[in-house]
Amino acid sequence: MRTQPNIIVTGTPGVGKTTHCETLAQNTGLRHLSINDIVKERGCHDGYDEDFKSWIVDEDKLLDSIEDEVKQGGYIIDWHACDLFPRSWIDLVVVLRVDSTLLYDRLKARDYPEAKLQENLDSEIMEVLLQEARDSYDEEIIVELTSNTSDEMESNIERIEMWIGQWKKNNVE
Ligand code: DAT
Repeated sequence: MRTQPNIIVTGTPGVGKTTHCETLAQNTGLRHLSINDIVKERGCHDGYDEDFKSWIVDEDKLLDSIEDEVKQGGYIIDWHACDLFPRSWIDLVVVLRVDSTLLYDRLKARDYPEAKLQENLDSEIMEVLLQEARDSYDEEIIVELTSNTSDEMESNIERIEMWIGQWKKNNVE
């Protein structure tokens, strides 16, 4: 039994996952688990895709590597996919969304190769990550939040903090 919840913050790259997770971790004491960093630091990959400028993730190795930590609870998992994590690990799935014009600017500022930029824009427009969440988890634990502005980010964070408080009331107290 977990005494702290596990939350996935997912969404297309550039949507604001890292920014949300860092603030949430600071405010709540839950730990920010950047899958990107873990893949790199713990070598959970089959090499680097030069064209796409991203690691080719070895999902089995990744899950083995984080299982003991995550099962204890209290993690905010930051990754642009959610279907790989066992349902039993996860208490809330936050899918962040952003307008495509804003996303274009954010990804352009990161110097993404054109093909990667276009694929991510298409993914956001086609709601790929939202659908992936819906295909992988119960509707009751999925929340879709927009991340266009700082004000929206603030209210998202407030809302997730309230949810964490409620989870603790329901499951621990
Ligand atoms: P991700 O981790 O999903 O790739 P990020 O947190 O690194 O995204 O954010 C990408 C950029 O966009 C970064 O410069 C911060 C900015 N940003 C993110 N969410 C925002 C929001 N709600 N309002 C304004 N800027 C935001």
